Amino acid sequence: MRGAAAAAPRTLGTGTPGAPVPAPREPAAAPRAAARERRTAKGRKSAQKRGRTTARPPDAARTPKRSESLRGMAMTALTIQQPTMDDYPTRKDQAPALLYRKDPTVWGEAASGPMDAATLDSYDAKGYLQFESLITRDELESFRAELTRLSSDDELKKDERVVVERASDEVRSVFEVHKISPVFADLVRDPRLVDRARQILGSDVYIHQSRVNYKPGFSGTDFFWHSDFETWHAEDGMPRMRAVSISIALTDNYEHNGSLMIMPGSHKTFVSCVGETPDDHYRASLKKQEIGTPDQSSLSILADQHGIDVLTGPAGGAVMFDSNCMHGSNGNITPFPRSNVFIVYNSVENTCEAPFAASKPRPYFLGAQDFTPVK
Ligand SMILES: O=C(O)CCC(=O)C(=O)O
Ligand SMILES: [Fe+2]
Repeated sequence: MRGAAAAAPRTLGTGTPGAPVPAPREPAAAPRAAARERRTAKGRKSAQKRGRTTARPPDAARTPKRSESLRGMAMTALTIQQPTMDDYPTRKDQAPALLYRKDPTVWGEAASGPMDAATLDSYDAKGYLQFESLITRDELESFRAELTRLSSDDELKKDERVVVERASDEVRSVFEVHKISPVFADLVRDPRLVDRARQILGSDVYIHQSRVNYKPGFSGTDFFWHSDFETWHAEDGMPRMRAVSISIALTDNYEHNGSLMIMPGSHKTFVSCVGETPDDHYRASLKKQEIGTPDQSSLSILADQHGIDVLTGPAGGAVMFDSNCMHGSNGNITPFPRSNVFIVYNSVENTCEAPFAASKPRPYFLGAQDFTPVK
């Protein structure tokens, strides 16, 4: 597959050239301060409504009681101890926002190979690369046999790493598939994948997550638009945009059987989403994600600006895409399954910490807590 020609994606509507598009903005310097200010303003307004011009006498006119001055000191200490600003705030505010990406997309060099400068430039601009053929025919046959074996294993269906479709008992996803299956264990260590991931991320890498998405014929349901990084940041504590996914097609991916769609260039904008993360959110979101998906106007702005590429291609082909690409896929009512294996590599310099917007991290099979580099 080395040097394989990139398959041309189809673009659905590239927007009106030159149409004004709101630019992303910097994250609010201190969202909490802004919220405090809004609350104070609200307090002032309601005091005015009640017929008072000020909520309480100006501070200068009062001598604080001892308890009040101690409270003041505690507040100061609290302010100083606040964590440093989150560059990618999400699920914290009342309104969505489009924010600038603060990280490079390509962290490594062309000189280290295997991809040349033009290929890296294209990845930098679009946020993804497509390979017409990444694995051999024999490998493809063995991966497909493994897919069938996994999805027909009734014992495995009881495993929490296996997610079934919401309206049928068919397997939707198998997570941590590289631990469940020896066949996929070999694949995730393969230099064809790992060398590329290392080059993009400019460091050693470890596996943050692996999964097969089956998208069965007739009943495979959609994946609504999202950025993977948004979830990994909010729920897994991934600090920076320094992860890459590689998806290998194990069946043909057509326009009509639910192929991956990406808004090319969208990875440079972070969409801050609305809605708090419920406890154990992953149980619902793996069947149908709602929290952590962008609002319709942010999606319309991005789609007008970037268009939508449909990443079709024959079985055995692959897509490498940045953690912050805006992507999703339609349901599959055709008889032809669309099954792809996804491996997510993260930089060993970007290991996960406490979640940025959830009460606790998701289980290890969704966000690895073992950061051992792939060798
Ligand atoms: O399988 C697909 O079409 C998309 C899946 C996806 O985006 C995800 O699992 O995060
Ligand atoms: Fe995704």
